[in-house]
Amino acid sequence: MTTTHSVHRAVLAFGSNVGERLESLQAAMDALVDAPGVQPLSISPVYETRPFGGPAGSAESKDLSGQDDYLNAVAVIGTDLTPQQLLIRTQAIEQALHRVRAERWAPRTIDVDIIVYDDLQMHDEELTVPHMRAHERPFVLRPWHDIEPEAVLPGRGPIAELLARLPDEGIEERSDLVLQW
Ligand code: PH2
Ligand code: MG
Ligand code: MG
Repeated sequence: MTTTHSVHRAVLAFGSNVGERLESLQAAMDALVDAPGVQPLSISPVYETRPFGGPAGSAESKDLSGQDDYLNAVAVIGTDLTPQQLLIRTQAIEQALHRVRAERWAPRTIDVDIIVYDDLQMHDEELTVPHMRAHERPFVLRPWHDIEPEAVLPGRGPIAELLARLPDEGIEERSDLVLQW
C-alpha cells in the first residue's frame, strides 16, 4: 500500500497588483501543484487590499500610495519538499509569471511568500520562516484565518489574537472572485 500523505504542511500567501490579478493568482496556484511534491489542501477567499506599508525603518517604509490595490489570498498545502526546495519552486513561479508581459523593468504581477512550514523557525540569507512580517499583515492573517481559524504562527501565537490587534480597514473580501485547485 502506498500513502499519499505529505510529510509537511505549509501556508503560502499570494499577492498581485498588476495586470489580470485574479488570473495571476490562479496561475500561480496551478503551477504550484502542477509538479511533484506539493498537494493542494485549502484555498482562502480572495481579498482586495490597499497597498500596505510598514512602520518607518522597516522594509515596508517606502510610500506605496501610488500603487494599485492588491488581490491577496492564502493557500495551505501538504508537501514533501524542504523549505529550500519550496522556495525554489515559488521563485520559479514568480519568474515565469513576471515575464508574461515580456517587458524590461515591468512591475511584478505575482508575489508568492512562504508564511509557515510546520512549526519551523529558521533564518538564513535566503529564507526566514515564519515570514518576517506575517504577524502584522491583515492581508495574510485575514484570509488564512478564514480557512484555519485555530492556526498558530510559530513564535507569535494564535492568528485570531494577532488579527484582533490589527486595523480592519483597507481590506475587503471579494466573494465574486473565486480561486480553486
Ligand atoms: N505585499 C507587499 C507590500 N504591501 N500590500 C498589500 N495590500 N498586499 C500585498 O501583498 C503586499 C502589500 C510586499 O510583498
Ligand atoms: Mg511579499
Ligand atoms: Mg515575496
